[in-house]
Formats: sequence, structure tokens, C-alpha cells
Amino acid sequence: MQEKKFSVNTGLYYDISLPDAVRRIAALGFDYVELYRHSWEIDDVTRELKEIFRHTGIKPLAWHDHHELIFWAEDDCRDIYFVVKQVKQRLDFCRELGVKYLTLHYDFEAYDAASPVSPDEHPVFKAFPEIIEYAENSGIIILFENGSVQTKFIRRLCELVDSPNIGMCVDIGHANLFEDVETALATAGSLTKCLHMSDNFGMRRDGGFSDLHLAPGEGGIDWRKCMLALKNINYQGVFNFELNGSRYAREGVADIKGWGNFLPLKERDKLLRLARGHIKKALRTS
Ligand SMILES: [Mn+2]
Repeated sequence: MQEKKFSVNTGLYYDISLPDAVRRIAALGFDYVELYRHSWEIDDVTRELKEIFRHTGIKPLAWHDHHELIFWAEDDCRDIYFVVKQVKQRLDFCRELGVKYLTLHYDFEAYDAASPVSPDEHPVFKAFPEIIEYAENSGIIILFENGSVQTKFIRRLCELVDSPNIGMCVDIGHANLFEDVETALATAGSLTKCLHMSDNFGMRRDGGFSDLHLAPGEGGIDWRKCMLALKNINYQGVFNFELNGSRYAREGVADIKGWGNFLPLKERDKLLRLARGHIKKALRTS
């Protein structure tokens, strides 16, 4: 059996610099890193990041942008030029850093899961020909991540765009909240190029925050079943953890999106060891 590769999203170490987060993840023995930042300070650290990749052997898996694609469009999405410009800028960064995937949220807030529209009915769809042509020329694959936008919508989007440079990053925690893990993976199928792995206890009914981004093993997801679902679609990619390092997440309070109240760094390291151990065990027993 091919050896499984593991990766970490730098958001877990959001309170230290991006290079320091990458160094820390490399020191913990991970194979890949997913780069995540709200702002564009990455502009200043490109050279340093490349040095770390070269010295430690850790490889950049993806650039994960904070913004949704729709966020860049005006309310009525007339400003397609701006959307295209933002995505091209990210693709340039990916190429500069040797990152294979650009992972974007399609939309988190405005999407109505109860009455989904076809992707090509949305004005932002007009941006795709130019975005995809640029991605193809850059050799970067754009991945859309499921959230309240379910995998069936993104699958349809990928089919309509019809390019080898578009695919899906299946967020397992989000699938557990907005559809279910096994259905989401079966729907995404061979379009699944990357994963966001985190745990939660399902959708809360009291309005509390549900998308906790706990380490696999801390929440209620059956990871053995998840590994079986991945085998069923012959997933050959990296196992990428996207964890929240805040105390809030463990207390289940509503405002963890503030990325504050962090656990000490060593406790966050432990979460990664827990996550990796839990997934390795789930792989062995599935
Ligand atoms: Mn995610």
C-alpha cells in the first residue's frame, strides 16, 4: 500500500508568523503544508517560505484563501473583472511558491441550500472562462470547497466548467454539518483532489457555533467510515488537517471565527499528533 501523506493548514498557528507556522509543522514530521492567511503579508515572506521548503523538505500543498469567490464580486456581480483579478493574483502566488492547488470557498453566506440554483445561473459564472484559462496556463488546479454550498453544487460547477484545472477540496467537517460525510465523498468522487479534515458534533440546534474544526477524535465523526468512503472513491491524495487552535472551539461557543483565545503552542502540537494518530488507526481498521 502506498504510504499516506499528511498535511496541516497553518490556521492552527494563526498567532505566529506564516514562516514560523510552516517550520513548526515541518518539525512535527508532516509531509505537506496548506498555507492560510487573511492578509497578504505572504508577499513579504515568499523567499523565506521557499527556503524553508528547501531546507526541511516539507512541501506546499495548497494556498487556501480566506475569501469566498462571491465575496470579490459586487452585490450584483457586475464587477467580474475584479473577481478575475483577485483569483489571478492568488494563482500568481501559487506559481511563485510551487503550490499545486488554490482552494477557494465558492460562497458561504448567500447560498440558499433549500433552493439551490444551477452554477451557471449565477453572474459570477461569467468569470470562469478567463480564470480557468489562467489556471491552465499556470499549471495550478483551482479547488472549490463544500460548506453550506454542498458537494452536488460544486460537482455541477466542475462539470459545467469542464477543465482538468478545476476540482474539489472536500471539507469533512462541513460535510458532517451540511450533508453527510459519506454522501459528500460519493458525490465528489474523482473530483476530490484534496481534503480539509476536522471534527465536530454536527449542527447544533440552539444556534451555537457548530463548525468547531476540532482534531479528528475530539468530535463525533466516524473516521473509520470516512476512510472507507475515501477508499470507495479511490482517493490517492494527501490527508490535510484544518484545525482550530482556540479554547473557544473546545468550549463550543459561538465566536471562534475570531481565531483568538489560542491554546498554548505545545497543546496545539498535541492536537496534530492526536489527529494523525486517529486517522492512521482509522486507516488500519477500515
Ligand atoms: Mn475548510
